[in-house]
Amino acid sequence: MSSYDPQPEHKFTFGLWTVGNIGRDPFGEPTRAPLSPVQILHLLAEVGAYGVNFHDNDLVPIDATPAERDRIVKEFRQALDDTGIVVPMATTNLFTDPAFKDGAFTSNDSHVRAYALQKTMHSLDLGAELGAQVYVFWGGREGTETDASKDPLAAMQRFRDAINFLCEYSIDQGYDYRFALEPKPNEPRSDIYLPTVGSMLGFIATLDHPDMVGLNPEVAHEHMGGLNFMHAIAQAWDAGKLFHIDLNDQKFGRYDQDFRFGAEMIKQAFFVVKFLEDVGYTGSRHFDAHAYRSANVEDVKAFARGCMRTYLILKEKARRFNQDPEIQSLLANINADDGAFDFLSSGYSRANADRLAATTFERPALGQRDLPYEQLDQLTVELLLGVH
Ligand code: GCO
Ligand code: MN
Ligand code: MN
Repeated sequence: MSSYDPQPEHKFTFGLWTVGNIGRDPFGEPTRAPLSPVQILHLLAEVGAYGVNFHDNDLVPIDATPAERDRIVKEFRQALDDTGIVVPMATTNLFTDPAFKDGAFTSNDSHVRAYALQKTMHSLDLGAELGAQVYVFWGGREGTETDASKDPLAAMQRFRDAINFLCEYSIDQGYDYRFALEPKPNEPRSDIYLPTVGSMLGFIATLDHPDMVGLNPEVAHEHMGGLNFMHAIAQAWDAGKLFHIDLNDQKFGRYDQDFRFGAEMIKQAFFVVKFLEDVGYTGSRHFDAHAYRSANVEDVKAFARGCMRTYLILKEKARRFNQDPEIQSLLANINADDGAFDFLSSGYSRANADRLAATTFERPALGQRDLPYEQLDQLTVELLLGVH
């Protein structure tokens, strides 16, 4: 067994909708036959995944009767037992049905908003029944094409009311959920509210149960906004809000690509993995991606294996980075400190302010400090390319 084989402790998960993607796009019909949820579980077990996540309607069709629902859940639970796959996360589809054409929680129509709440209550029940502990909210249609259509303050208040209501519902039912909000700047709407990790963090502070609510950042979503994903998850982590993560890849400035993790921006992927491993993130590593439309089912397995393998290779690279004598000695020089300003670590005091005010700085010398970042980056690149 190579050290790049996935193990349960790596917490690699996939959505039913990811490996189950049938290769439809806005210009073309499906290229792959649909797999049933049970078939997907067996595929995931075959490639070595730990967990599966789903939208309510990935598992139970939107028009299923209660009896059909129960039969489907029973079969799925049996397949979970047979394969050893677990369900760490669940979510609601609030975007496919035409009812949600103008959003769900932020729709201008109070009937749609109420239906979205009811649908999410049922979906919370379904997720809890199958063991999910993280519940993701991706507001894919919570936005506009024209700002003539919707008041952003009303939309924000509606979204807040919905999350507050559902927090109370979860508590009232005795569920163990943590809610993870997933920002995305656009697609399928022209503009989606709360577009970035930073905006979601600001929003969470306005909720009734901010402790219960965190983030599900996605690589592609921050990249669509031209942002640095590692910086985004660092901010979420710093706030104690990195509840879940969607790993994939994406060129800047393109359509929503959902590529295999590490397929495009390998250096960025490396720093994401390094960050997660360095801080000791223990949540799911969820791959919210899908295979190229050209892939057949064997290639879909290659896609899934590739996501996990690339993560583990980058994890090994991160370990080497942290132990590499040349890299570490450069970092030690870069961060060398004579301790002259240690007194500032106690923060503000009148005495500290007076002492600082009385200090004379050699400003030209400050600008002369050596910063061999070219050497450091080249070593990083060579390490990633396998020649260092
Ligand atoms: C997207 C989103 C979704 C969500 C999913 C889970 O761009 O379509 O990333 O895949 O992650 O709905 O909530
Ligand atoms: Mn996405
Ligand atoms: Mn996602």
